Amino acid sequence: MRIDVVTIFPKMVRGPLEEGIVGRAIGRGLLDVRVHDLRDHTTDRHRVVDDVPFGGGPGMVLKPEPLFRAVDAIREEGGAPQAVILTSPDGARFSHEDAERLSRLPHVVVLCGRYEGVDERVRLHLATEELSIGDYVVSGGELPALVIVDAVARFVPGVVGDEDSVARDTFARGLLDFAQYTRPAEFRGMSVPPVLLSGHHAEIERWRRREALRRTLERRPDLLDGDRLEAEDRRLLQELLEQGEKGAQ
Ligand code: JEW
Repeated sequence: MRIDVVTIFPKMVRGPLEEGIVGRAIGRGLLDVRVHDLRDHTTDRHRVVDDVPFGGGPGMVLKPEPLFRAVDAIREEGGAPQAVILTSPDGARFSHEDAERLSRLPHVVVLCGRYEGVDERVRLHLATEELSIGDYVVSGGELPALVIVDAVARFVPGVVGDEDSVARDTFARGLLDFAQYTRPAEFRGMSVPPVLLSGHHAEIERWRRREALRRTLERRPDLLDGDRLEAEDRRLLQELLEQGEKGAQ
């Protein structure tokens, strides 16, 4: 899969892409990520990418020409992308499903906004979709672009070493994770739940499922709405709810 990222801060984007799972995927040729400096696509001596808003008001707006020219250059070199994503606080909330869908496309472009935003003609005639990473303010589109690239890359076959773990993550998405422990079994008076040391795999599995349900009930009850639970989970959840009524925890 090829991903082109267009930004005024190429170093901010390149650095994180060199590390970890994404860095390894690029090194192994599973992923081709190219980061473009928007200023390389300006035509004036001062490489200006922004301008004041028509109609007045505070802040600056990203000019349309450099963004259109950057995507033209990408098309000339790498062919037509199947998606041109504009990161934007006004976009649809980026989801697990978006990540999976985008990972099936051979070529995606991500445009990083900055300042107060981008000229509306970019949204209307260049971007094919507009995505936000959530309801909080960040300073520009670079971190959102990195979040999108990372989440998409994980769905590209071979990127995550253990394909089973990708399937498991997808499957278990309805619930939060159970608690994890590693050695030592006792640390500063804090011990590991004995069941995990018991070697009794069926009991460990039941404990973990129960823990996942308990944590989800406590922290993200919204995830338990709807009818996605299996019979065994419903029974465990019912038990947890009854315990809760008796005032445990
Ligand atoms: C995102 C691109 C470009 C935020 C999230 N936040 C914010 C915000 C900005 C400018 C005007 C109004 C609100 C900052 N900003 C961006 C923010 C994407 C830009 C400028 C963004 N996802 N994507 N949560």
